[in-house]
This record gives sequence, structure tokens and C-alpha cells, in this order.
Amino acid sequence: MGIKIKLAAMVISVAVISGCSSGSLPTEKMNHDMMEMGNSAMRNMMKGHMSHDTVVMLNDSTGENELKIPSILESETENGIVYTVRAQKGKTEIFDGTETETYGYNGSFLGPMLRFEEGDKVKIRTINELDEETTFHWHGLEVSADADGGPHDSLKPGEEKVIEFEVTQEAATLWFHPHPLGKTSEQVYKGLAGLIYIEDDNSKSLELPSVYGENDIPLVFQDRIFDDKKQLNYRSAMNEDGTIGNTLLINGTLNPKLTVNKEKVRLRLLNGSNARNFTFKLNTGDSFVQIATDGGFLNEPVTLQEVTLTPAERAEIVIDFSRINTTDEVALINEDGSVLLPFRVSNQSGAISRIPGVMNDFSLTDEEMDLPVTKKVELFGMMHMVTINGKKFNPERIDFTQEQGVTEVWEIYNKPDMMGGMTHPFHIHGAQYKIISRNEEAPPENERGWKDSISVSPDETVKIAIQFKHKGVYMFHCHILEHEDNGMMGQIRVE
Ligand SMILES: [Cu+2]
Repeated sequence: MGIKIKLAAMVISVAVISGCSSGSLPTEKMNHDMMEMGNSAMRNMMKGHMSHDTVVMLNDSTGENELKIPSILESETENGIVYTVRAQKGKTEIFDGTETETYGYNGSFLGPMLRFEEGDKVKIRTINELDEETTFHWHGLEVSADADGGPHDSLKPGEEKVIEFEVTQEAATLWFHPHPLGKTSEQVYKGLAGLIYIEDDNSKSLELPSVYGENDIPLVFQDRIFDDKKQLNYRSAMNEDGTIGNTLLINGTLNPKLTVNKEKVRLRLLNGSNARNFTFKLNTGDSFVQIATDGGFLNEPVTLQEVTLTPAERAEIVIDFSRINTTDEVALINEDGSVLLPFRVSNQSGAISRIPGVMNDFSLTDEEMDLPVTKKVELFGMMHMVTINGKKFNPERIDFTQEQGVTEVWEIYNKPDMMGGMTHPFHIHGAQYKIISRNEEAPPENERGWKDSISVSPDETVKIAIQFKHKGVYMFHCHILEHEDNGMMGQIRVE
């Protein structure tokens, strides 16, 4: 319904624009850049923008391939803290009998899972074996800026860098990906993305499903377009407003299915797409519970029929398959009904795990809620004309400063454009933060936990409370990767 209305409005706008001479455009709604564009360029731009929300449907997963589970990266020392992560090129058989050129970490496609414990002092040797510059960014990890892998930290081909940090945050599902200036979208698209699990005493005592790959399943959702030669041709697939594909890969698996026992199964959902939003639900209409946000457990499980994740967001959910008949065809589907992940429920009963009523002690204090807004972020634009506070990224410019260890309230506003605008997923490096409000209302229950990436809808204002544990210069940006590469990014120096 909403989509149809929006589409109709867009078609009208495009018709009006293409029918006008440039002198009679509705100027109050156009910014200067647009005024300088010709009609056909404008029309093409609109087409790209329209396709973002609507046109590219995902193919249903046929379920012919069992889901691949990323390997766990073993430490090189006995006390479990020294790792090597290489960015490399490779060839991957995504389609039977065809080799697709891909990128990966410690392999040809995607990456392994790194498992840390709170309190670990971790050392990672990062090596760039690509033919181009890259960086190693640890998304959601609270580390000092020199270990964060932002665009300043570029490694040339053949270079390596050792980073060290202490894990000072609670149990969570994080991830890592490249962040080179202007090249993030292409490198992620080709396959650079891996997972980080943090465990702590709390997560180990909760008795949640935690057998990796059996009832504790990582799911990295990425949509792609393959050309006639079954290659990931980023240049031809690329959309300035966010590249959206018709082919879903989960953990790099085409047409995946997941076989589960009759037990509670924990799914760690990561939207690892360049731009596509997912709304996950069960085709049976059954509910599930969400137990964790980006940066940790919710205080209590939240029962949901569906959960939406914009790019880079994570959610951990638990589905109780002991209640589902093995004859039922059950699948995780997207909002539009496309089948993402069919399940095969075996006759075997699995572990009896429970979902505890209390999982965490996350709190948003009155003091934090009463703080004045001290940083304002205005997200605006589309295609290559995306800005934050009216500006494009400039590596020489520091946009904000904040004191280490001091909580501030940021207000993030998504200013609609002439087309109504689009949702921008907003990410801040180096910290987990709390949502105070969405349009002055308390956030939904499943967002009352640590976040590092949030959706911001057109005309929406989101207030967050954020504190940085470490010093240095960090990025904040839209996590539609093409928007990030197009300059929808700023820098904060924590002093
Ligand atoms: Cu954006």
C-alpha cells in the first residue's frame, strides 16, 4: 500500500519534470545541483532512485543447497588471542560448475568467524593481498581509532599491519568489512565481510542455544546481481543510490536451506547487503523472539512477527522448532513474500534450551534522557548528491569533537527530498549507543538495547545517547555503501 502510493507519486514527479523545460522546474523543491542537470539525466536519476525501493525483487531460494557455515578462525597461540586476517582474491563456485571471481578473508569468499571473550587482549595481523588498497574495519567493536580500520588506515597491496586491542564490551554479534575511501561498496560486494562473536560470563550462563552451526546459526544476508557469465560485475550492477540485486546469498550460499532439529534455534541475522532492507518473518505466521540487538542482549526477549534490518544492523532471534511439525514447510521469508531460507526440520529432538526471562541489565537513565542535544546530524539527498549537514565527506575536515567517556545526545534527522526521500541506515564507529527516542516517542521494545547502526526513515528524528571509550578520529556515515562512498560520511574526533 505504502509502496504503491510512493511509486505513483514518483511517476507523477518524473512526468512533471520530463515535461518541463528547465526554466519552469518547481524551483523551491530543487537544490542547486539538480537545477544544473539536464532532463534526461534527471530522468535516469529518478529511475535509479525509484528502483531502490521497489523494482528489484529477490528470487525465491529453492533450498537446493545446505547453508554454509563460516569456519571459526583459530588463534595462533594457546591462549587464544593472536589471529591473522588476510584480504585476498579468489574464485568461488557459487553456481555449480562455474567459477566466480570473488574476494574473501582467509579464503576465496567472505570470511571466517572470529570469537572473542570479554577481557581478551587481542592481536590481529591484517594483511592486504589484493591488488588495490583496503582497510580492516571492525564494525561495532569499541576500539581505539588507530585499530578501527577507517579510511585513514589504508593498506596498500602487499602491506600488513598488526592491531591490538582489549575486548571491553559485552557479548554481541559484530562483523568486519573493508572501509577504503570511495571503494567500500565494491569490495564488500565482491565478498569482503566476516563475523565477530563476543562472549562473556553472562552469555555463557544464559543457557541459550549456543552450539555453533547446529542451533546457533550465523546468517549473513547479501543480495547480488550476477551477469550472464555468473560473475559479480560491480561496475555494471552498481546503482548510485544503493546496489540492489535479485539473487540472495546467505553466508555465500546460493539457494540455501537450513536443516534443524526439533529444538529452539538461535539465528544471528546480519544484513550484510550494500543497500537492501530486509523484513524477516516466518511464512507460517508464527512468532519468534528477538534476544539481542547490534551490541548485546535485550533485557528480556521480545516476541515479534517480523523484524526489519537495514544494512549493517544485526538481530539475534530464537525460533522454537520443537513446536513445528516436520511436515510443515517452514521458511524465513521477506516482507514481499520472497523465500529467503527454507528450513528442513528433522525428526530428531535437540537440546532443551530455554529462553531466560532476564538476559541483561541495559538501561537508559533519566539523566541520559534529560541531556540536551549537543550534536545534530542531518541526512539528505540521493544518488551521488548525498550529504550530512549539507556537506560531503572531506578527510581533512573534523565535523565534531566529543570528550572521551562523556555521554552526549545526538539528534539524527532524515530530511526528505523532492521524491519523499529514503531510509538511511546511520552508523557510528567505535561505540555502542542507546536510542532515546524516535520522533520523540520511546523506541520499540526490540530497539531497547545497544546499537551501532540504526534506520532513520524520511522525516524521522532519532535521538541517541553515545559515549566513546577511546580517543581518536572515527567515522559516522550512511551504511548504504554507495552513499558512504559518495560522501555521506563525517568525522568525529574523540579527545
Ligand atoms: Cu543513505
